[in-house]
Amino acid sequence: MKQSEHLIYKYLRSSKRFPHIWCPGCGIGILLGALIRAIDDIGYSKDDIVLISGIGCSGRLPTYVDFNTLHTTHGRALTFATGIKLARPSLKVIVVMGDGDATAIGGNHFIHAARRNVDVTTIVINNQTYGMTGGQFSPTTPFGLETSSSPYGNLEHPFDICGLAGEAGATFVARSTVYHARLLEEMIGKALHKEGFSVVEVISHCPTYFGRQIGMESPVEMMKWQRDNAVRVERAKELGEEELRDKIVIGVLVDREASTYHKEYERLRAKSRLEDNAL
Ligand SMILES: Cc1ncc(C[n+]2csc(CCOP(=O)(O)OP(=O)(O)O)c2C)c(N)n1
Ligand code: SF4
Repeated sequence: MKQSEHLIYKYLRSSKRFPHIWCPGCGIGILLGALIRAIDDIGYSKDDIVLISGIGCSGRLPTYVDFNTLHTTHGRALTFATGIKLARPSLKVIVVMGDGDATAIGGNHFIHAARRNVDVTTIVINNQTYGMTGGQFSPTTPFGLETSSSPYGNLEHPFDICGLAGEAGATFVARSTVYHARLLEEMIGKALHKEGFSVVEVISHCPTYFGRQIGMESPVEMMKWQRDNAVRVERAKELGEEELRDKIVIGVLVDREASTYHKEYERLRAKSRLEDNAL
């Protein structure tokens, strides 16, 4: 049996869930493959993993895999993840969200989970649009773009998701595109190894909505755009601001140490128990 076939049987809930809902050529399936390979490579048991999502095309991902999974409400995946990590610290908690899910309705949860350094690996699939609801602009849609909710052009400037995560306190931040599938797998592996709030931003393509809006209907064309506009972080350090304009910097952007929320919480609980006993 080929390795890919072996992973399909091992990790996918193939019996009832397929065919999946994603459009032909959508980038989310490439991320799913990279995530499964990274998990398999580390050798976690399926029962040790909790995979959580909110709502959106990206939010459907956990329904297809045979881990402990939770499909929650829009923008709230990190609140469920925080609760699970505090209640069962031994579990490996992974969250997958779209750019809207993570930085619009869930933006507050995203920055505070980073600030608290909750030990969760968060994967943000950035397709620069609200895919599931029909191509409305999101916090990562380019300025000026005509979308279904900005017919005269988007008035807002896009977030840099990695910059936001790093500034808010995430201890590991990385970016890849789905074109760079092997790098993506490597970045997810590193994020999973990290204790603390780790974020991997995945630049993905939504040919159905975003592709049409920017005049690129073919997924191949969109992936070539990812290939041609990506710059490795090591190379980016040698380039100026102008040369990096509109480029996608890929690789590890932040890697630092800080104490995690669940360990601080355990310490606090132990201290309060000691003080109660002394009364
Ligand atoms: C509370 C709430 N508000 C709005 C919606 C409608 N809604 C569903 S998915 C979505 C946006 C999806 O965009 P994104 O998170 O970027 O994910 P994608 O579909 O692009 O993967 C919205 C606004 C909802 N389900 N719940
Ligand atoms: S609408 Fe876009 S993001 Fe959603 S499944 Fe289709 S191509 Fe993928």
